[in-house]
Amino acid sequence: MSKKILTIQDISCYGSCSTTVALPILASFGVETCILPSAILSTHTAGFTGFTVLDLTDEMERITAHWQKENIKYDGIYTGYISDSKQFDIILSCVDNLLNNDGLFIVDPAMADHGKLYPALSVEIVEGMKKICEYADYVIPNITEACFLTDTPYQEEQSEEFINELLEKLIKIGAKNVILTSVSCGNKIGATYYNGKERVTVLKPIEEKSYHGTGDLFSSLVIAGIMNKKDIKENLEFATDFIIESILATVDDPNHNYAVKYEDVLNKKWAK
Ligand code: PXL
Repeated sequence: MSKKILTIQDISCYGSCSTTVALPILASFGVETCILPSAILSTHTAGFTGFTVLDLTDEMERITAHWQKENIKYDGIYTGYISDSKQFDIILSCVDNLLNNDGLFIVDPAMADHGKLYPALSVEIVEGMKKICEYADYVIPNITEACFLTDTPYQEEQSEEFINELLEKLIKIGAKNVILTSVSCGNKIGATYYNGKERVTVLKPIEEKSYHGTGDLFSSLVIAGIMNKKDIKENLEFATDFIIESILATVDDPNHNYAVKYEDVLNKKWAK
Protein backbone atom coordinates (compact mmCIF):
# COMPACT_ATOMS: atom_id res chain seq x y z
CA MET A 1 0.00 0.00 0.00
CA SER A 2 1.30 3.45 -0.79
CA LYS A 3 2.49 5.65 2.07
CA LYS A 4 1.37 9.10 3.13
CA ILE A 5 3.98 11.61 4.26
CA LEU A 6 3.80 15.14 5.64
CA THR A 7 6.61 17.50 4.71
CA ILE A 8 7.22 20.58 6.86
CA GLN A 9 9.41 23.22 5.21
CA ASP A 10 9.17 26.53 3.39
CA ILE A 11 7.76 27.23 -0.04
CA SER A 12 10.38 29.07 -2.08
CA CYS A 13 8.19 30.21 -4.97
CA TYR A 14 11.18 30.47 -7.33
CA GLY A 15 14.35 28.42 -7.09
CA SER A 16 13.52 24.69 -7.07
CA CYS A 17 14.15 23.67 -3.47
CA SER A 18 12.33 22.58 -0.31
CA THR A 19 8.58 21.98 -0.79
CA THR A 20 8.54 22.56 -4.55
CA VAL A 21 11.05 19.70 -4.94
CA ALA A 22 9.74 17.38 -2.20
CA LEU A 23 6.19 17.31 -3.64
CA PRO A 24 6.98 16.22 -7.22
CA ILE A 25 9.81 13.87 -6.25
CA LEU A 26 7.94 12.01 -3.51
CA ALA A 27 4.74 11.87 -5.58
CA SER A 28 6.56 10.50 -8.61
CA PHE A 29 7.81 7.59 -6.48
CA GLY A 30 4.30 6.80 -5.29
CA VAL A 31 4.33 8.56 -1.90
CA GLU A 32 1.24 10.69 -1.17
CA THR A 33 2.70 14.01 -0.03
CA CYS A 34 0.93 16.58 2.14
CA ILE A 35 2.50 19.88 3.06
CA LEU A 36 2.73 22.13 6.11
CA PRO A 37 4.46 25.28 4.80
CA SER A 38 6.58 27.06 7.41
CA ALA A 39 6.99 30.25 5.35
CA ILE A 40 6.52 31.54 1.82
CA LEU A 41 9.53 33.19 0.21
CA SER A 42 9.78 34.81 -3.20
CA THR A 43 13.03 32.87 -3.83
CA HIS A 44 15.43 30.76 -1.79
CA THR A 45 18.03 32.77 0.14
CA ALA A 46 21.23 31.57 -1.53
CA GLY A 47 22.35 33.88 -4.30
CA PHE A 48 19.27 36.12 -4.35
CA THR A 49 19.00 39.43 -2.49
CA GLY A 50 15.87 41.29 -1.39
CA PHE A 51 13.73 38.15 -1.18
CA THR A 52 10.33 38.44 0.54
CA VAL A 53 9.35 36.23 3.50
CA LEU A 54 5.89 35.52 4.92
CA ASP A 55 6.18 33.63 8.21
CA LEU A 56 3.41 31.04 8.69
CA THR A 57 3.95 29.97 12.32
CA ASP A 58 0.42 30.99 13.42
CA GLU A 59 -1.17 29.33 10.42
CA MET A 60 0.79 26.11 11.10
CA GLU A 61 -0.93 25.91 14.50
CA ARG A 62 -4.37 26.43 12.94
CA ILE A 63 -3.74 23.85 10.22
CA THR A 64 -2.45 21.17 12.61
CA ALA A 65 -5.32 21.78 15.06
CA HIS A 66 -7.76 21.13 12.22
CA TRP A 67 -5.94 17.94 11.19
CA GLN A 68 -6.15 16.64 14.76
CA LYS A 69 -9.92 17.23 14.78
CA GLU A 70 -10.14 15.30 11.51
CA ASN A 71 -7.98 12.52 13.01
CA ILE A 72 -5.58 12.75 10.09
CA LYS A 73 -2.45 10.56 10.47
CA TYR A 74 0.76 10.17 8.48
CA ASP A 75 3.20 7.32 7.84
CA GLY A 76 6.05 9.77 7.85
CA ILE A 77 6.95 13.35 8.78
CA TYR A 78 9.83 14.94 6.87
CA THR A 79 11.15 18.33 7.99
CA GLY A 80 13.50 20.63 6.08
CA TYR A 81 14.35 24.35 6.14
CA ILE A 82 12.80 26.08 9.19
CA SER A 83 13.18 29.84 9.59
CA ASP A 84 11.46 30.51 12.96
CA SER A 85 12.55 28.70 16.12
CA LYS A 86 8.96 28.68 17.48
CA GLN A 87 8.19 26.10 14.79
CA PHE A 88 10.26 23.35 16.46
CA ASP A 89 7.61 22.84 19.17
CA ILE A 90 4.94 22.64 16.47
CA ILE A 91 7.02 19.97 14.70
CA LEU A 92 7.33 17.89 17.90
CA SER A 93 3.61 18.23 18.49
CA CYS A 94 3.02 16.94 14.92
CA VAL A 95 5.25 13.94 15.73
CA ASP A 96 3.20 13.25 18.89
CA ASN A 97 -0.23 13.77 17.41
CA LEU A 98 -0.16 13.16 13.65
CA LEU A 99 2.24 10.26 13.16
CA ASN A 100 1.03 6.65 13.02
CA ASN A 101 2.52 4.38 15.73
CA ASP A 102 5.00 2.86 13.30
CA GLY A 103 5.45 6.16 11.38
CA LEU A 104 8.89 7.60 10.69
CA PHE A 105 10.14 11.03 11.72
CA ILE A 106 12.83 12.18 9.28
CA VAL A 107 14.85 15.40 9.73
CA ASP A 108 16.84 17.11 7.02
CA PRO A 109 18.40 19.90 9.13
CA ALA A 110 18.63 22.15 6.06
CA MET A 111 20.39 25.15 7.60
CA ALA A 112 23.99 25.34 6.43
CA ASP A 113 26.59 24.44 3.81
CA HIS A 114 30.29 24.96 3.11
CA GLY A 115 31.00 25.72 6.79
CA LYS A 116 28.36 28.47 7.16
CA LEU A 117 24.74 28.90 8.23
CA TYR A 118 22.36 30.03 5.46
CA PRO A 119 22.09 33.86 5.44
CA ALA A 120 18.63 34.29 7.03
CA LEU A 121 19.20 31.82 9.90
CA SER A 122 20.37 32.28 13.51
CA VAL A 123 21.94 30.03 16.16
CA GLU A 124 18.44 29.48 17.62
CA ILE A 125 17.69 27.42 14.53
CA VAL A 126 20.74 25.23 15.27
CA GLU A 127 19.48 24.65 18.83
CA GLY A 128 16.00 23.79 17.54
CA MET A 129 17.40 21.35 14.99
CA LYS A 130 19.44 19.66 17.74
CA LYS A 131 16.27 19.26 19.81
CA ILE A 132 14.19 17.63 17.04
CA CYS A 133 17.08 15.35 16.02
CA GLU A 134 16.82 13.67 19.45
CA TYR A 135 13.49 12.19 18.34
CA ALA A 136 14.36 11.44 14.73
CA ASP A 137 14.26 8.01 13.10
CA TYR A 138 16.49 9.42 10.36
CA VAL A 139 18.66 12.54 10.21
CA ILE A 140 20.08 13.61 6.83
CA PRO A 141 22.69 16.37 7.39
CA ASN A 142 25.51 17.48 5.14
CA ILE A 143 28.94 17.74 6.77
CA THR A 144 28.47 21.40 7.77
CA GLU A 145 25.08 20.70 9.37
CA ALA A 146 26.51 17.66 11.18
CA CYS A 147 29.24 19.94 12.61
CA PHE A 148 26.68 22.49 13.82
CA LEU A 149 24.49 19.75 15.34
CA THR A 150 27.39 18.20 17.24
CA ASP A 151 29.40 21.35 18.12
CA THR A 152 32.32 20.07 16.06
CA PRO A 153 34.62 22.58 14.32
CA TYR A 154 34.09 22.41 10.53
CA GLN A 155 36.89 20.90 8.44
CA GLU A 156 37.13 21.39 4.70
CA GLU A 157 39.24 18.22 4.33
CA GLN A 158 37.63 15.18 5.89
CA SER A 159 39.57 12.27 7.32
CA GLU A 160 38.02 8.86 8.05
CA GLU A 161 38.32 9.65 11.79
CA PHE A 162 36.47 12.97 11.36
CA ILE A 163 33.57 11.24 9.57
CA ASN A 164 33.47 8.51 12.24
CA GLU A 165 33.41 11.15 14.98
CA LEU A 166 30.47 12.98 13.36
CA LEU A 167 28.49 9.77 12.83
CA GLU A 168 29.00 8.60 16.43
CA LYS A 169 28.08 12.02 17.83
CA LEU A 170 24.89 12.17 15.73
CA ILE A 171 23.81 8.75 17.01
CA LYS A 172 24.56 9.94 20.56
CA ILE A 173 22.18 12.91 20.09
CA GLY A 174 19.43 10.30 19.67
CA ALA A 175 18.99 9.87 15.92
CA LYS A 176 18.35 6.18 15.18
CA ASN A 177 19.74 6.34 11.64
CA VAL A 178 22.05 8.90 10.08
CA ILE A 179 22.62 9.61 6.39
CA LEU A 180 25.58 11.96 6.18
CA THR A 181 25.82 13.72 2.81
CA SER A 182 28.58 15.64 1.01
CA VAL A 183 31.11 13.13 2.32
CA SER A 184 34.21 13.43 0.15
CA CYS A 185 37.15 11.13 -0.31
CA GLY A 186 39.86 12.08 -2.83
CA ASN A 187 38.09 13.03 -6.06
CA LYS A 188 34.86 11.32 -5.01
CA ILE A 189 31.80 12.53 -3.13
CA GLY A 190 28.69 10.81 -1.77
CA ALA A 191 26.85 9.73 1.34
CA THR A 192 27.33 7.45 4.35
CA TYR A 193 24.58 5.64 6.23
CA TYR A 194 25.10 4.64 9.87
CA ASN A 195 22.76 3.23 12.51
CA GLY A 196 25.27 2.70 15.33
CA LYS A 197 26.28 -0.72 13.95
CA GLU A 198 25.99 -1.05 10.18
CA ARG A 199 27.67 1.43 7.83
CA VAL A 200 27.09 1.86 4.08
CA THR A 201 28.97 4.37 1.91
CA VAL A 202 28.34 5.34 -1.71
CA LEU A 203 30.90 7.56 -3.45
CA LYS A 204 30.90 8.87 -7.06
CA PRO A 205 33.29 11.11 -9.01
CA ILE A 206 32.84 14.80 -8.10
CA GLU A 207 31.11 16.93 -10.77
CA GLU A 208 32.78 20.22 -11.67
CA LYS A 209 29.83 22.43 -10.78
CA SER A 210 27.74 22.35 -7.62
CA TYR A 211 24.23 23.76 -7.32
CA HIS A 212 21.99 25.01 -4.58
CA GLY A 213 19.04 22.73 -3.71
CA THR A 214 20.71 19.40 -4.45
CA GLY A 215 20.57 18.61 -0.71
CA ASP A 216 16.77 18.95 -0.76
CA LEU A 217 16.59 16.86 -3.93
CA PHE A 218 18.82 14.15 -2.42
CA SER A 219 16.74 14.01 0.79
CA SER A 220 13.45 13.78 -1.09
CA LEU A 221 14.79 10.94 -3.26
CA VAL A 222 16.22 9.03 -0.29
CA ILE A 223 13.06 9.57 1.77
CA ALA A 224 10.95 8.20 -1.12
CA GLY A 225 13.22 5.12 -0.98
CA ILE A 226 12.89 4.83 2.80
CA MET A 227 9.08 5.06 2.61
CA ASN A 228 9.12 2.39 -0.13
CA LYS A 229 11.43 0.16 1.99
CA LYS A 230 14.22 0.22 -0.57
CA ASP A 231 17.52 -1.39 0.43
CA ILE A 232 19.78 1.38 1.83
CA LYS A 233 22.72 0.80 -0.54
CA GLU A 234 20.43 0.72 -3.58
CA ASN A 235 18.66 3.82 -2.25
CA LEU A 236 21.87 5.85 -1.83
CA GLU A 237 23.19 4.70 -5.24
CA PHE A 238 19.96 5.70 -6.97
CA ALA A 239 19.75 9.12 -5.28
CA THR A 240 23.43 9.92 -5.92
CA ASP A 241 23.17 8.93 -9.60
CA PHE A 242 20.00 11.02 -9.92
CA ILE A 243 21.81 14.10 -8.55
CA ILE A 244 24.72 13.59 -10.97
CA GLU A 245 22.30 13.25 -13.90
CA SER A 246 20.49 16.41 -12.76
CA ILE A 247 23.77 18.37 -12.62
CA LEU A 248 24.69 17.12 -16.10
CA ALA A 249 21.26 18.22 -17.37
CA THR A 250 21.98 21.74 -16.09
CA VAL A 251 25.65 22.55 -16.74
CA ASP A 252 25.20 23.60 -20.38
CA ASP A 253 22.64 26.29 -19.50
CA PRO A 254 24.47 29.35 -18.09
CA ASN A 255 21.14 31.03 -17.23
CA HIS A 256 20.15 28.24 -14.87
CA ASN A 257 22.56 28.58 -11.95
CA TYR A 258 20.12 28.73 -9.02
CA ALA A 259 19.18 25.00 -8.94
CA VAL A 260 19.43 21.78 -10.99
CA LYS A 261 17.01 20.77 -13.74
CA TYR A 262 15.84 17.59 -12.01
CA GLU A 263 12.67 17.72 -14.14
CA ASP A 264 14.69 16.64 -17.20
CA VAL A 265 15.83 13.53 -15.32
CA LEU A 266 12.32 12.67 -14.12
CA ASN A 267 11.03 13.21 -17.63
CA LYS A 268 13.63 10.78 -19.06
CA LYS A 269 12.69 8.15 -16.46
CA TRP A 270 9.00 8.56 -17.31
CA ALA A 271 9.65 8.38 -21.05
CA LYS A 272 11.32 4.93 -20.66
O1 PXL B 1 17.79 24.30 0.15
C1 PXL B 1 17.58 24.68 1.44
C2 PXL B 1 16.80 25.93 1.50
C3 PXL B 1 15.44 25.87 1.60
N1 PXL B 1 14.68 26.96 1.66
C4 PXL B 1 15.23 28.19 1.62
C5 PXL B 1 16.59 28.33 1.51
C6 PXL B 1 17.40 27.18 1.49
C7 PXL B 1 18.85 27.34 1.41
O2 PXL B 1 19.41 28.38 1.30
O3 PXL B 1 17.14 29.56 1.46
C8 PXL B 1 14.36 29.40 1.70
